[in-house]
Parts: sequence; C-alpha cells; structure tokens
Amino acid sequence: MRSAVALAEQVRGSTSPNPPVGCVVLDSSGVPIGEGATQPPGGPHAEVMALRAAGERARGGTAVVTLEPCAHHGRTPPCTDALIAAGVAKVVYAVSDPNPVASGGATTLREAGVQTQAGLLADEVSRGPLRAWLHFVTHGRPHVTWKYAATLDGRVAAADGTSRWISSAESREEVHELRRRVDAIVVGTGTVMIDNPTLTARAADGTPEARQPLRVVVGHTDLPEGARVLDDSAETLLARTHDPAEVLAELHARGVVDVLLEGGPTLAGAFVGAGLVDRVLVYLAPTLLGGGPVALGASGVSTITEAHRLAVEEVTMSGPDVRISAVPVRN
Ligand code: AOF
Ligand code: ZN
Repeated sequence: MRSAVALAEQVRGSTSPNPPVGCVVLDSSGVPIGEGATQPPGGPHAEVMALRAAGERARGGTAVVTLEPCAHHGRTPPCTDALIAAGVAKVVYAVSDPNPVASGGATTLREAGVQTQAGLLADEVSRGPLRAWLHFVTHGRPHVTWKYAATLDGRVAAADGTSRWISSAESREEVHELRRRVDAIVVGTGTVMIDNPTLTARAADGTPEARQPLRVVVGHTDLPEGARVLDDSAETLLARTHDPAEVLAELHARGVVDVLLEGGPTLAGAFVGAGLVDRVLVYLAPTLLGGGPVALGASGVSTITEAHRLAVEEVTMSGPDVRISAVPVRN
C-alpha cells in the first residue's frame, strides 16, 4: 500500500476531476508484478494500468489499491470487471469510494468470489493523495489550502512593501513542488499589482514544469499590460468577483479539485471569513520586521471569542523556516 500511495502522489495534479489513485498487483506468491496510477481524465484508472503491466501472472494474485475499485461505466469501463477478468483473487484497498455513481465496487467483487479487505492505511491516504478529492466529492467544492510565508511577527512584507525572499530557498522550492500538484493557484488583483508574480510551477533551476496549474486572479481591477500572469506560460482565469464562494463555484464547474490560495491579506481574509479555507500552510521565517502588512486582513472577527480556531496537523522544518500545517476546528 505504501508503494500504491507513492504512485498516487506521482500523478497528483494531472487527474482532476478524477482522484489520483495508485495500484500495485502482486502475483499468487506475493511478489509485486505490476504498478499503475490514474491517467488524465478519460484515460485508464490505476487498476487497469497495473493489470496491464502485470499481464497473465495477475491470475490468483492480489491487487492493492488506494481507492475502492469503481463499479460503473463512466468514461472508462468498471475496474471491477477488469480485476475479475484478470482472475485476481483478492483486492486490498484503503478508502471506500464516496462517489455514489462509482461506489459498490467491493460488493461487486465479493459477489464474483474475489476476497476484499478495506481500510489499510486509510488515514494516510485520506490525508494524503485523496484528501482534496474526498473533500471535493463530499462537500461539492474544491479543497482550499491557504499558503503564505511570514516573519516570526506575522508580517508578509516590510513597511515599504518589499517582500522578496521572506522565506528561505528551501521553502520556495517546496512551494513550487506544491504548485505542481494542485489544479489552480488563486490570488487577488492586489498581489498581481504589487508583486507581479508568474504563478507557475518551476524546477529548482527555474525551468517551468510540463504541467501548469490554472492561474486565477480574483477582483475587479484591470491588470496592467505587463502583468506576468497574462503571459502564455500557463492558462489564466480572471474571476471578476469578490465573493470567494462564487470563485469556488466557477472552479468546481471547471473540474478544479485542489486549490492553492496564495494571498494576499485581503483575499485571504475574505476566504477565511467565509469559512472557505480548509487548510493553512505557513512558512515562518526566523526574521522580525516590526512593521508592514500582516498575513491576514479583515475576516469578520471583532472579539476574541470569534477567533478562527485551528488544530495543528504537522510542524516541520524547511531549511531555517518552520512549516506549520493547520486545519480549522469546525464545531
Ligand atoms: C478507480 N480507479 O484509478 C480512479 C477511480 O469518468 P471515469 O470513468 O474515469 O470515472 C471517474 C470516477 O471513478 C471517479 O469519480 C471516482 O469515483 C472513480 N475513480 N476509480 O477504480 C481509479 N481514478
Ligand atoms: Zn475504476
């Protein structure tokens, strides 16, 4: 299952609106003989890829997959049919498919005499590669990670507005890795006017990645001619609204599952205030400024009892910076 999770991670960002799924097929003596991961929409699912790689030796073997195999005719035939036809004796999966159209795969398999086992590494999978997609299916909107880099005193720029390189080179590299795996990056027009970011995913040497997330600029201000987000290195959507729910509805309609909100304070405040941030990812640099804008603008809080409470999921170091991942506590 760990290998299947790694396979799923490799295709994150290329499968939406379908989930990134990984599959490993073992022969009857438990030797891995085929690996596969979900192909872009309309392409084969993970199980089909792994069965193709395994060939005839899959007969009597086991398929290990991060999501319950689908039982429906969608853009592709049911994976349950492929597993049964290949003569697989057992299917081990992590998470049940909550999509009402595709679910029921385990029942179909058992009725055909295939042994099933659910729940292996379910937490790891549902917090990892399937996190955004599970959110997308159960809540009917994309999963939003608000990411920012700030000083220890919570500032995202100095008093004169300069903000280059608050976080370390290691953190900036991590952010490109993150961008590569999401479907869309969202900023406000303010960020475009002040920072003129490219918002592309680039390798450490600066070369753009083959697949680029959709760039989304929110707001009514017209962008200046030289704005880098208007270049042809990736697609850009201009969302002419201030309503975060409207932005997410439009992205949902486009099949965007995983969103990275990259600031600035005004837009972040609107998303947090609307309860539309599902994860906060902050890179805290061991630097103090004592002046300049803070990470979050107005978010509808006027007294301490209204504070947005979060639970810390993970704290790690990123070079000299502290990286904190936190999720809202929703009562
Ligand atoms: C699997 N294995 O690798 C994936 C699954 O439109 P389709 O035919 O591609 O079906 C998409 C649905 O199938 C998707 O919403 C989800 O429920 C399931 N995805 N299932 O057995 C896979 N990606
Ligand atoms: Zn399938």
